[in-house]
Amino acid sequence: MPINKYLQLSEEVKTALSENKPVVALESTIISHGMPYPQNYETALEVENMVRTNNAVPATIAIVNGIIKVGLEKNDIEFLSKDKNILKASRCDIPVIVSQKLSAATTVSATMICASLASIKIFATGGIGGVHRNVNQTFDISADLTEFGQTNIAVVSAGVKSILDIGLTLEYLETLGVPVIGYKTIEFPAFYTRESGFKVNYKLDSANEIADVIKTKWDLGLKGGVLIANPIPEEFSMDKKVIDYAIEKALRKADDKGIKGKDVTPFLLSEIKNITGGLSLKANIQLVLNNAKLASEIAVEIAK
Ligand code: PSU
Ligand code: MN
Repeated sequence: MPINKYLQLSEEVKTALSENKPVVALESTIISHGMPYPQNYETALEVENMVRTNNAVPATIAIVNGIIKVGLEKNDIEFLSKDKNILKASRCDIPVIVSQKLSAATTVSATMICASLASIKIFATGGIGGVHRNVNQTFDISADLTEFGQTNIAVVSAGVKSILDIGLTLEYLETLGVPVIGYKTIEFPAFYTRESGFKVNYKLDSANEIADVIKTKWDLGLKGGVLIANPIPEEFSMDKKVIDYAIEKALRKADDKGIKGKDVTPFLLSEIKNITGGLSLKANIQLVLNNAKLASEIAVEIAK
């Protein structure tokens, strides 16, 4: 199979997949462009542990010297955490990064593609990209969304941040035919907070029922992803006023500095972290762990 030329599965992931054991894909943009060192490194390892504790095998994904790695070694994770020249790969970047033998962290869209090439069914992240607030001027819609319309993988996220237009993001997912399921909630969560003011169409209360939706979608030949919205645990959720203030301030600064394209999201994340004095980072770490747990539970059900 020509795919093998580009893809390298870790032994652990290869064995798990061949034995039809549960595997959870994890992205790496959150490591290289979403959190500072050393929290990014520590979190990446903790998230992998969380998956293992919940009876699944973690497959953190990145492109290292042109090789699409599914399942990383500790030294790869360290490299992605520390190196300042790691690129950020979405769908459009993959062919160049691979053929030029460059190294990149994978966004949600690229991770969905690479995980699906490896036949992984589920992926845990913090938050997905979406429709940006000033979309009518910028046309800035994350490639994560269009990926959901075409690649068969389920993604657990804590909703989307209000750096985005949450309402338009949900509209776009509906257009693309993506089921959005609230886990134990009818509210679509806003990453740092459990509420966004927007509803999901479906609330499901068990990993088993969610796994059933995922299987049914693909059994019916309906291609594309499923989004599982998992709110941040109450005890770690942020004060809405604090986070709204930080987001508004970060958005204004991005605008003043003329930040554009793929730099927008990493810039905003880093600004928000600085403005909240690290509070947002703490919340971010906890919600990723929480998502890894739920994704593992769903992976176990899918593998049954
Ligand atoms: N949103 C977050 N945290 C993140 C990202 C988005 O709350 O770390 C990252 C993800 O990797 C996502 C990417 O796929 O940013 C989206 O980038 P863009 O907006 O440039 O499409
Ligand atoms: Mn964008």
